[in-house]
Amino acid sequence: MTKKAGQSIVILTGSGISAESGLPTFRGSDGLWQGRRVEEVATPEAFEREPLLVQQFYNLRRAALQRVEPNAAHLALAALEREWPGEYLLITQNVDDLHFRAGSRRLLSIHGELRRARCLSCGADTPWMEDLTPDSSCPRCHEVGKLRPHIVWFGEAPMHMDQCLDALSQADLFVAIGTSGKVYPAASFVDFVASRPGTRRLELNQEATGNPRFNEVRIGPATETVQALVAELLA
Ligand code: BV8
Repeated sequence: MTKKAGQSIVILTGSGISAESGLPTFRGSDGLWQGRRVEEVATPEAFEREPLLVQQFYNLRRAALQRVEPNAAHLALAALEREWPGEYLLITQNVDDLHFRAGSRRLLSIHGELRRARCLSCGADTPWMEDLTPDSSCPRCHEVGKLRPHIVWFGEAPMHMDQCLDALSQADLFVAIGTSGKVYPAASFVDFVASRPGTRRLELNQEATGNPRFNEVRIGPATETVQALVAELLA
């Protein structure tokens, strides 16, 4: 597929696209944080049981964002969004802000964002850069100690699913970048696209997931494979 108007592209990214910016992936660090499985920390039950530990998990990751930059893969996707003549949507599982800082705007963060907080009292989610503590007050309703990370935990419904499924139902090209395809429902997006004949499903990964629904796999670091793909598409 080269630069043809009318062709629709949907991209799905996972933590592998941010690895070369210095942010650890989930399973690369064998999915542990301080000896705990991420799946156990990133849950509403964990927040209920040990709020300070869960806040700390996100405070450390939010603070780390100030020390990292978008990499060439993030920047190449932002260029593709600007130059592509057809429909384009970037869906990310990542909660870092690197796609946004690279310039991506047609972007859906389906698992939430580290740099936003959600108020359990008024429900508003607002930009939040520093640590969340029991003394933090909601910028909207000013309630104290009612803020949680604006993150989708395991067992919670991902965000923007209607928009995702609508875009996936019209995609001619679906590209999964830097994701192990272990977390649902994002892992099933490729199946959804594959259910329509004639679609192209491309996996860019450091190591292949072996998912047969992809009809093309390119192995390598995202900074290389994404730049090469974008150059091909915009040729
Ligand atoms: C839902 C925010 C229903 C948190 C995240 C059994 C029990 C309970 C639940 C389930 C279950 N079975 C299935 C489920 C559902 C569950 C799930 O899928 N669990 C998994 C573990 C089996 N899913 C959910 O709970 C979802 N919600 O189902 O809700 C519902 C519906 C309606 C109403 C109510 C409820 C919610 C899932 C979202 C969880 N939150 N993130 C946080 O970040 O702290 S998920 C989190 O983990 C990330 O966001 C990301 O999505 C995922 C990690 O995956 P990847 O991004 O793929 O990262 P990973 O490390 O795995 O892979 C990195 C890849 O990059 C590798 O392939 C590697 O090779 C590659 N790579 C590395 N370096 C590079 C590279 N590639 C290229 N270049 C490089 N340099």
